[in-house]
Order: sequence, then structure tokens, then C-alpha cells
Amino acid sequence: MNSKAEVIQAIKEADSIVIVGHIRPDGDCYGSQMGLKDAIQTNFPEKKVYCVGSGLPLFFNHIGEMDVVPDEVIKNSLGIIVDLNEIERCEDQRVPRLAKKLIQIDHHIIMFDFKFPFYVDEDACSTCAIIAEILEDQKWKITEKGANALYLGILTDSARFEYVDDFPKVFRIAAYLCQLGAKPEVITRILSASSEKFLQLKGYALTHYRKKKGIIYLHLNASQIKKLGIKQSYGTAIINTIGNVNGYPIWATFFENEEHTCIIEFRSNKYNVCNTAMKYGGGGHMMAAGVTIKNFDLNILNAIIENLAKEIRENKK
Ligand SMILES: [Mn+2]
Repeated sequence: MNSKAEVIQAIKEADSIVIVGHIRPDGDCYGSQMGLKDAIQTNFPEKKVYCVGSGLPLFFNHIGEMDVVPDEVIKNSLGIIVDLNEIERCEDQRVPRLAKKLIQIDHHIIMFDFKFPFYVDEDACSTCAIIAEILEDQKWKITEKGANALYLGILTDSARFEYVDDFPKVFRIAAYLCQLGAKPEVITRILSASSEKFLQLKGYALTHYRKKKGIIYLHLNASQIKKLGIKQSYGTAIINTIGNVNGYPIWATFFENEEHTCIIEFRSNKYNVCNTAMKYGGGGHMMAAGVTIKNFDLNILNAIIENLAKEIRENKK
């Protein structure tokens, strides 16, 4: 059941808490984990709180590192799943498997009616914004590190305030976090720092994108990924380089590995791309979604493009 009150109650009742997010954690996932941990520890010093998973190493110096937690601790803890709507995408599967009790806080489109309490706001720009709002409502204090963590998630998931559901609300939350010590200039500087490899990837994307039926896309196979010296997961980082081109309301990246498992990202400034992601077993948000497909080939790529084209055709805006 979608219940903010039940989620807050479960946090208040727990002595030990383990917070987990999704595979390939991003700023919102890591920021939600760290911001929530900071708030719980600050307001309830007697509770033990841990964040598991790989986090975002780029920010470990400023915001904090992840915890290593044995099974025994998880068995005696409340598990909080953040920024995640599909248990299979949970980065540390021990949490859903072993935790004494589970709750979830998220902003992705609801695909499963979980049997445990959850609080989902599909309209929120980020899980961090939801958490910051809860903390403010509850009058729970957070430290400067916690404020930075939550600001990071709002900034990254909104694509630096480009995709925002409610500007007055989100700017107010961001201002509140700044008052508590968040440093936008520091967070932005760390995020904007780029490697030469990434510059080369951008150059590659700008010269090798393809276009079809209103969709711009970049397809990289294993050898191209290797040549560029990047990770298969870089699609998320590069996708907006080929986005927002007039006449092409949908854009996508297809990054394929040697086993032909393909990580696909979709974005749009007008159309629903989540329908297509969900058709292939993925999900996300209305205009920012993704899916990982095994045994990928060009037929699948063409079918996906056709699906996206249909979305444009049938909902012409
Ligand atoms: Mn998110």
C-alpha cells in the first residue's frame, strides 16, 4: 500500500536499518541512501544505520563511503529500498531476501504492488526530493553532508533542473538544503569534471549517431566500447549529448557487450518512452526509461525503434 505514514512509522520503530538502492547506482540512488542515513543517525543516535551497495565513489570524500554489512545484521534490520521499483534491480539482493521487514521510497512508475509498505510519488523529480520533503515535514535535522547528498540526487535526476514536475516546490526544497549546508557549486564542479575519454566518447556520439523515424540513437557494440575505453554503463552519461534535436523528440543509446547483452536508455522531451522500456521488461519514468536485453541483435533494435516511432505516430504532439 502506498502510505507515507506507514513508511515513517517503520523507520521510527526500527533499531537497525539497512538502506539499499539499484544496480549501477546514480546520484539519486546514492544521495537517497546517504541523505536518509544521515537524517536517521542525526535524529535517532541510538539507531544503527547502514548503506549497502557500491555507491558513487566520485563523492565518497564529500558525502561518505558505503558500509560493509554481514548477513546477520541484515536479518535483524529494517531494509529500506530507495530509488528502485523492481526487486530484481536491487544491488544487494540480501536485503530483500533477509531483512526482518521491508519498506520502499521511490519515484519510478509503480509496476508491482509490493506487499510491504511503500511511499511512491511518480511525479517527483527524484527520490532525494521525496526524502528531503519527508525530513522537512518531520522536522528531522540533517547535517551538511546529508544536505549535499540530497541536493546531489535532485540535481542529477532532474538533469540539472531540466526535468522538474513542480518548479516552485523543487526550488524550495533545494533552497532548504542549501540553508542546511548543501554546496551546489562543489557538487556541480565534481559532476562536471570530465576525462578525455569521455570527451572522445562525446565526439564519437556526435559523429556516429543514427536517425530513423523521429528517433536519434547511438548503437555501440563490444569492440567499439573497448576501443573507446569506456564502460558499458556509460549510455546514461552520454545520452543527452544526442538529445533535444529539433524534429527528433526521442533519443536512445544501445550499448552492447560481448555476450550481446545490451543496456538501452531512452529519453524524450515529448513522448512516453517508458511503454517501450516496459514492453521489453524494463521501466523508469515517462520520458526517461531503460531496459537491459539479453541476446540482443539488430532485429530487436529495429523493433524497438519501430515501437518508439509508433509512440510518436499515435500521440502526435
Ligand atoms: Mn531516481
